[in-house]
Amino acid sequence: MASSVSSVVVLDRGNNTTCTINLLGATVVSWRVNNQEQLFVSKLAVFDGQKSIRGGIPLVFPHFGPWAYGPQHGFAKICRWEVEKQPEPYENGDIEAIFSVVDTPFTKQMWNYSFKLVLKVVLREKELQVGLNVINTSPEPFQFTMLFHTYLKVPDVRKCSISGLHGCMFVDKTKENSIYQESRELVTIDNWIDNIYQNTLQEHIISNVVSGRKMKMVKYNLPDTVVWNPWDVKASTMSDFGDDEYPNMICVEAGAVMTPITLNPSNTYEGTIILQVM
Ligand code: TA6
Repeated sequence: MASSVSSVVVLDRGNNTTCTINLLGATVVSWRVNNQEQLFVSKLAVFDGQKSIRGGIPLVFPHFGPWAYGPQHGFAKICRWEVEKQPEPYENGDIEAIFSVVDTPFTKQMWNYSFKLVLKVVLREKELQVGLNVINTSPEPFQFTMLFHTYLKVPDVRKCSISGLHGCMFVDKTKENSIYQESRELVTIDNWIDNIYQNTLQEHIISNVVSGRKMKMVKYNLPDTVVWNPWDVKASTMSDFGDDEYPNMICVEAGAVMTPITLNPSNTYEGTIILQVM
């Protein structure tokens, strides 16, 4: 579906704290705290709707991973979303905006269900809250998996660590999907990593993000966490990712991916992440 979706919505809280959402996939493409960008977007990212934006917080729905019926990670991140509520300040200065998308012939040719997705973004002084409501508007139940494919910007991924994974079982996609148990209190990265951790702690602390600070990620109704860095080998296979960019990003992705969610007609499933600069 070719579309010139270049529209963006900017939430501006003042003090150079802003958040920018591209209506292509309702993708958060920038989150600046006191003018410091916290998210990674590849210098080669494309915005033509042919593929998802390589960076920020792409939304994975209705399927995480390779999909026989459509693009990997589903279609939500390549649909044009609408603005349901323009940026509006709360009394305390926090800014909220709401975006939505519903089924179309484009989505139904891949996944023959009616649905509505509602994305709420709240920009606080040092926090960004992103919540996705999945509403089943079909007459029958459907199953899905969902995930926030969050690309964090880091000075050097080799200096980062991720907490909250110790003891969790994980699928290692770099080793033919073999299953292991995480023995490390803090996961560090020194090569290609693509792990799907199951039933992780609700809170992750990622060290050495922008300005050497820490990032806290709190997740709600999202039991699993994917950790991904393509390293040089995989980076060179992606046309929308610079060969030299892998040291400056880490994907820590909160989702419900190991066990599909079954949603009955008229019901809603809400998954939310809160990112906090520490
Ligand atoms: O979330 C990790 C992952 O599933 C990796 O295997 C890699 O494929 C990455 O997503 C990016 O996928 P994409 O389809 O956006 O290129």
